[in-house]
Order: sequence, then structure tokens, then C-alpha cells
Amino acid sequence: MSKLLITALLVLTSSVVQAEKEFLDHTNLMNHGDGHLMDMDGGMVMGQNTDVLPGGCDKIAATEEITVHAGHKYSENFPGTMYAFDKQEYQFEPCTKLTVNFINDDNIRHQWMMHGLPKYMYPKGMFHLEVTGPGKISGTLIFPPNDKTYLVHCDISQHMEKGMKAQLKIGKGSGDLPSIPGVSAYVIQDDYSDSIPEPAVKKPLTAAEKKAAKVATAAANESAVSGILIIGLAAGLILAPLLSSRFKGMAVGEVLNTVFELIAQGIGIVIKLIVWIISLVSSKKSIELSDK
Ligand SMILES: [Cu+2]
Repeated sequence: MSKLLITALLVLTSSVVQAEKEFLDHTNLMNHGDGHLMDMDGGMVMGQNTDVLPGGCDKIAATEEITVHAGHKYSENFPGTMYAFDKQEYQFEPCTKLTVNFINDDNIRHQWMMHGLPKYMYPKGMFHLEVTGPGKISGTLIFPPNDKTYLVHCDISQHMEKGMKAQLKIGKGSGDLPSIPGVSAYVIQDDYSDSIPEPAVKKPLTAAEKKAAKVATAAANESAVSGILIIGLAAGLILAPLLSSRFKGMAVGEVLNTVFELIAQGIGIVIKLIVWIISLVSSKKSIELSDK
């Protein structure tokens, strides 16, 4: 009996050891063209560019190489996060040729995805490295000449929201992006205080209260109708002599024509007013980027 137990235990232990994936160096990738490389083990490079100069670059200004780690353990520095890169900010000179060695330290899928690159040479404006499980993959790109801050993140569902987000500045950059762990303020700051906001509980209405509310609404509607009626009558009384003098001696067709013109003018004024209100509202700055 004890022999059986030991055997079972051994089988269980070996299967647990096997569940841990081995570190894989993704070097044997199939080239699909257009800078897209893949293998069968979850390794992927998209938007690789080793030799085409972006517009505005006379030459490759510098050749750089970095190693980036992605993993759960790097989130320990940022309370409330779950995943992170080992570095949250990068900076390079314009027209730099950069090789990124991307290492995934976790037993899940991670990416190092850059956005906002010129679409005429990077499909969808993206440069993308991806590794499933522990492993390493490398890719190369050439940066455009303008000062700009690029978003770098992991696009796996909720990984960015849970901390796997960084920024890459070319030249002086173009400001800081929000919610970069340790760099810029969170857009939605978590609240660590111990006060719990009172939930808004709505008491169900009693039958009598419902009836009273119904009567009140009906009365309000009725008074609104009579109010409009009074305003209409007053307007009619004032406008009738004015209009009658205007339409004096006109044929029926002319009267109708004038009435339609007046209506058209009125609609024109209302449309102009709406456009003016919209422009007033939309001219306000929408969202301010957070401070460093
Ligand atoms: Cu990820």
C-alpha cells in the first residue's frame, strides 16, 4: 500500500515539475514578409525594420540595443498592479536603430507593443514583440526623426490596466502619458482609505405614495399645457395686427410664400444658435494630462 502511495507521489511531483515551462530562446522564426516573423511556440515579431530609413532621417543616427523584462515580480514596486516591465521609461535620439531583446519571466503570454509609428512603413503603426511563457525574442526597428512619446504596453487583456505599461521618448518626447507606473499619475487613482461610501438605497414606494405621485405628475402636465396655451394666445393677439398689416393687399400665394420664408429664417437662426453652442462647448480643452 505504501509502495503505491510513494509511486503516486513521485508521478505527481514529476508532472508538477513538467508543468513549469522551460526557458525558450525564440531564434528560429519563420519570416512571413513585411517584418512579420513567427514560430510555433508563441514567439512573434511584427513591424520589424532593419534597413528602411523613415522620412526625414538622412542616416541612422545611432545603433542601440536594450534588454526588457516582463513579469509579475516587477509589479512589486507599484502597489495595486499585477504585471510590469522592469523599466517604465526609455529615451533615444531621433533616427535611432534599436534592437529590443524581450524576455518574458512569467508562465503566461506577454508583449512589448509600441504604438504611433508612421503607418507608411510600420503596419498599423506598430512594432510588436511577443513571447508565450518564459523565453526571449528579439526585434529591430528604426525610429522617425520627430520628438514624440510612444506608448509601450502589453496588449493581453487587462495586462496594461494592471501595470504593464511604459513610455518611449524620441528626442525630447511629447510629454508624459498617463498611468505609467512610477512615472505619471494614475487616471483613476485607487482609494486606500477605510471609509466606505454610503450606498444609495432606494426605498420602494407604497401604493398611496405611488398614487400621490401620479396625481402630482398629471397636475403638472395639465398646468404646463395651459401655460403653453396662454403663451400661444398672447403671441397670437400681439402678432395678428402686425401680420395683418404686413399681408395687406397680398394674394393668398404671396401670403403663404412670406409665411414659409419667415419659418425658414427662424429655423436658420435656431441652427446657427445650436452650432454656436456646440463650438462653445467643444472649444474647451477636454482632458489634461496628469503631472509627473
Ligand atoms: Cu502581458
